[in-house]
Amino acid sequence: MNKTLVNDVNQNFIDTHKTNPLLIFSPGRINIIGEHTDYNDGFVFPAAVDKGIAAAIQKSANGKSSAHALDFDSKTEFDINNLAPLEEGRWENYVFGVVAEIQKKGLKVDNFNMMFKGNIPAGAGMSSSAALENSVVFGLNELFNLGLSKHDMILISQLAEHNYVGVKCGIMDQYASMFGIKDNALLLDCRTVESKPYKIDFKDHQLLLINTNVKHSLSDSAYNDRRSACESISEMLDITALRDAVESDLDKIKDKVTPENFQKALFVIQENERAVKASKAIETNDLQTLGELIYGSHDGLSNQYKVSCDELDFLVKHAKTNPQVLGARMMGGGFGGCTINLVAKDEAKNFAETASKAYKNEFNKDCSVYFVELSEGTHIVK
Ligand code: GAF
Repeated sequence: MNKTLVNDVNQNFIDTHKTNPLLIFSPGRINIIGEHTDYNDGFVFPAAVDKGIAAAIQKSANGKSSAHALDFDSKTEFDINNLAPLEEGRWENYVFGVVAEIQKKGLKVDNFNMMFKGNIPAGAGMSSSAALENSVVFGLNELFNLGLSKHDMILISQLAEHNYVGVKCGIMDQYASMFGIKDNALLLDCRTVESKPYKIDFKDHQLLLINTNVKHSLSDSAYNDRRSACESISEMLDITALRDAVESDLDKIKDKVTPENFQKALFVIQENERAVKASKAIETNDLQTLGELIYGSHDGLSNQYKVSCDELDFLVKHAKTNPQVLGARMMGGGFGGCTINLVAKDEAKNFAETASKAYKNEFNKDCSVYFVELSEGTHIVK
């Protein structure tokens, strides 16, 4: 959690609304491995981090509701009983969507004011959107005694994303942001929505993120297309989700699907296996194997699932030239955002510098390096 960020939001709220707000910190996440497996009922391995969204929220006494995104100095007043989604890409949809999904459950939300500010750039693939959704649902649950469990809350956040933002996401991001545990990653079974924590201490190695600072357009529609391809293949195989398939099952549908979609299904099955293998490698501190699985994940995401881009591929290729980097891959939905790297602690600074230089040289733009700590999930800040 970042105290300065929270203090800043608190002070802004008091200055504007002349009352003390409830303060919430809702983290973003990393994902060690298990990409595009969540909406296939599979395994993922995320962790909440010390970067995220600080939100201030309080009941409103003037019969109006408002939300203010301090990062973009953008403010909106709205009628809580008339919340239609705005056009794609608007930040308001995350807030409106959560309120609307709470109401759909028959729960009553009164007028409120909220302000928020974050320290993860949108598009970094670190789930600033889930962090924002979770901060809203968590705050409203407290303010209006809605009686929602954390599981209820993440499902509401996910529905807000489906119905108001337009991304048919899985549950990984909302789960990791809500349930994060300090110094732990969570092996999450996305079918049961239960996780097992793994204490992460790689001794003389660490995780390091490099943000390409790009987000290519069409990423949302490409995401939804892949989800529906997976669902239609599951239907053909007569299974609930690709989590239930093994590689040889795909022989049955080889002639019925395009070679591209065949590869996508194969990727999901293999990535799911990699996530489980990675948890075993972490248990035995077998970092060589973990690194190989991470490189394998990138290969599949780039060549089979086709959700990478030149910038991400370049950073992973560069990582491979450094023997002190055990694994590197794109993280999150893809088409931009960060790579996650497993690197020797002694080498981290040098690797970050050489990768940054090489990136600048290749693309004539800057990447950003993040050292993150694994942190607790969405919580009230006292
Ligand atoms: C995005 C989605 F929101 C997640 O649900 C997940 O599918 C991820 O992409 C890919 O693993 O972050």
